[in-house]
Amino acid sequence: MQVYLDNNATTMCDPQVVEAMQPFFSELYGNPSSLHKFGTATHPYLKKAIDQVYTALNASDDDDIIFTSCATESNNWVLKSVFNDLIVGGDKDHIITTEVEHPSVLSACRWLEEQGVKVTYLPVNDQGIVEPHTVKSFITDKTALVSVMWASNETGMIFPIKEIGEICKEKGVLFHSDGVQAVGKIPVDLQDVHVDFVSMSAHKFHGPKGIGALYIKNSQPLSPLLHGGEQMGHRRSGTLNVPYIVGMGKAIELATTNMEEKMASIRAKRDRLEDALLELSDTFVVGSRENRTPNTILISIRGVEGEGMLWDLNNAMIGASTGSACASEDLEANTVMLAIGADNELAHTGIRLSLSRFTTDEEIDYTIEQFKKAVARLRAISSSFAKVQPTPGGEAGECHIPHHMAH
Ligand code: C6P
Repeated sequence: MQVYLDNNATTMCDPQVVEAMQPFFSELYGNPSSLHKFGTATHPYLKKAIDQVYTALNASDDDDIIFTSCATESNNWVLKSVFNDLIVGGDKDHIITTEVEHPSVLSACRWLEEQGVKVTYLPVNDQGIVEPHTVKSFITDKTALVSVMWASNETGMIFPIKEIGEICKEKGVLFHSDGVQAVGKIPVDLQDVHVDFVSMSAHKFHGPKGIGALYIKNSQPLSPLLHGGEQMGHRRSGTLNVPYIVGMGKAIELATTNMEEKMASIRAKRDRLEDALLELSDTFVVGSRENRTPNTILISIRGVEGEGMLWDLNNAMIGASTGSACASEDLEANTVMLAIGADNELAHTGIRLSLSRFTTDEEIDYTIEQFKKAVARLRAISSSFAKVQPTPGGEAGECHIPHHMAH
């Protein structure tokens, strides 16, 4: 058996999505900007895809949803263009974000700091989320933008976006949310929540890689990141990627149709897996289940290095991760766990398991069995190692675990 439990890194493209995309590679391949029939033949399909995205997010006709290559591009676009428009071209000098954003936000913010922007990286609470009053307390009349993720890719924790949106509206500050891990996983209603910009990526909800979008409330001005042709009303130049736009439309429609039912089924499997893994001694899951995306578990196993665990799981054909896929090549501690207050040793033990609607009960059974086997093997190795190499200042495997992480 092989089990894929890294759906926060990327998902399998749904076969129905692949089928919907197929004609646009070698039959309906015209450039939508061309005036001849080859080009215009694509228009109804593009319109349908755009409608599917608007419907899924309950966006208003006054809003813009602009296709990009991925959420990394969408995040960079907002941060760099707000810098250009309100900081270089205005009297603001400050951006607020959190310590636990994806690297596509954090690295862009660090670059902005090099350009002289003041960036506040808000701390998170013991549940791994930022509290609305914390955001409020850091907003000044120089603040150009608040950027807070909708849900964490590492922990699955859902941030109080509605409350933060209200604060930003009241203070007259632009609000961006990285919605990558929320769109297609939990309801995202853009007429219910006040948010100026939302980034998303299709491959997180069983669409193709290489296509994302940026939602822009009320089609408000935001200088383009890519200059060039007239595509997307001059907002994002480059020939429209018709097959991928069609695929994103189909994928978001599939993900959000009967969403509650789909999510209840994923949640039931996730909870069963989590309950079984918590039977192991000294295991901890970050964040309350109720406020987490229904597919995600970030679990720590005292005395078991995350990388060792991944190795054993991989040998059993189970794909998991220690955290964000784009930070998986270093052996650093999990930065989100450090931000929550875990000590360095504990922050090396995090394993992220993320399910999808394609995860089966048999796969969960197999994962529970293999996970327990791996923990027993790795703990046996570390205890025999500890006999010859006592940890200075304490017993081997001993580490400080913040009480709030225990469940
Ligand atoms: N997170 C993960 O393993 P792209 O790569 O541009 O499609 O998406 C970037 C991105 C932005 N924001 C969040 C919250 C994300 O989770 C991701 C992608 C993957 O967690 C790969 S690093």
